Amino acid sequence: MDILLGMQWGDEGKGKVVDVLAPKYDVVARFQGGPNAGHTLEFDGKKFVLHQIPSGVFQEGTANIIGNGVVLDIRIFREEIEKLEAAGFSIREKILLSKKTHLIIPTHRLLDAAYEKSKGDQKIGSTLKGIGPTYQDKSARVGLRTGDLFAENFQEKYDALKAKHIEILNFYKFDFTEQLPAMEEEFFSAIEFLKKLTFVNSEYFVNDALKAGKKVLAEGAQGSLLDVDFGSYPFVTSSTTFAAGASTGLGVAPNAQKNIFGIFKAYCTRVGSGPFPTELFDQVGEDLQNLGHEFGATTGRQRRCGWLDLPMLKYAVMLNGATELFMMKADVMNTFKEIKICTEYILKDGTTTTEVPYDLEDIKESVYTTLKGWNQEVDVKLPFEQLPTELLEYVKFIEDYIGVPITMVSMGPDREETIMK
Ligand code: 2SA
Ligand code: MG
Repeated sequence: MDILLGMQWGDEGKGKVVDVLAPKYDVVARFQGGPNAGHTLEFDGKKFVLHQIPSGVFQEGTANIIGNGVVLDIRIFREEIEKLEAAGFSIREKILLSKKTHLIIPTHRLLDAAYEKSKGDQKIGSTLKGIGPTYQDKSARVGLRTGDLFAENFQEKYDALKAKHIEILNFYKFDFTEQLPAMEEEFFSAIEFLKKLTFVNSEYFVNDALKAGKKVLAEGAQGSLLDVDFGSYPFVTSSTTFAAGASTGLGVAPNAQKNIFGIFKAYCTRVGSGPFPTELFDQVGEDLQNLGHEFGATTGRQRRCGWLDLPMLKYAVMLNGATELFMMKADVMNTFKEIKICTEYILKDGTTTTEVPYDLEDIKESVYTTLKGWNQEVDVKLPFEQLPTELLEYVKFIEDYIGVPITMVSMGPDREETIMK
């Protein structure tokens, strides 16, 4: 099994990469996260954003798994399938669902909003899709799984969980009376839609596929720096976003992991709250934002932008055991005369370090190396070695620092704008 993961705070361009890689795989599987993800794919002049559906659905003959580690909003899921089918793609027969996937129920979304509201200016900047509360219930052993939809007492289980949620909403004095009925109506109508899809014991399906010599790609969502253990806690998402999550989120043993593709953007972005050591508040930051069209694919929020942070990237590569790296959106810096790259941090106590500290707030300053920009449009038909010298130097600088090869450079959103080494 190969795994494709974001090495930063999400939005590295994973959707595009899976789409480019998908033809090589028989199975593409999502193992964590939910509709908080937004994977953007562009081809034939059209743009698609996938939230719940694995990015392999546009390939013929690929099985797309929603793994047990995912949290599923069936309302969004249904909408996504119907929209793509209306656009002429056959989708539902390519999707296989685990029965162990946890359901995001309407009150999970309301709880997400209530928790965020109660945090005031300490809010996480959650996508408000109910992700945190659903994982919370999973760990608390009270959650509902897709398999429960087929149980006779589903309604009973649902009502019990909803009643618990309402107690909490009341505690937070969160008014839900107006929103809830419509949300529930959509939810229950989506259940009927969902029940007609194909459910499998996905841990058997994936392991059997591997045993039969089939190629499986696990597709990560969000990024390693948003991981619930190793991200900038508490400003993280609630799932295991790095490679280990593919094992727990699909039921595939760690020793089945082979190629681990680490996706990173040639600069950094972050959406939501939390520390961001190389964040730019000047014109350059604005340029990255505008040229890179840095808006959240799920919430439309403006993404914060900054220079590439190598200590952070190296940390992510270490956690994931990334075997190769793909650099995305290098074209966004085509007009830059110079490019900075963070190589170490000066901490508040005056010491310097290349390690990511326990508390990112301890970083007083990021130390940069300035490289010359390639400052030109790049012909995407060129072979790797013929790319502009400065771009090759940028790639080499990162490779030398991280110690893992960069085997793909992406110079635009389209499938065709991809240069392989
Ligand atoms: P949540 O909703 O509980 O997972 O939010 C917790 C934090 O995780 C961040 N987060 C993300 N960051 C980047 N991209 C994500 N996906 C969407 C996209 C985001 C969007 O692909 O564009 O559209 O805003 C994503 N999902 C979660 C989130 O900002 C919180 O900081
Ligand atoms: Mg995204």
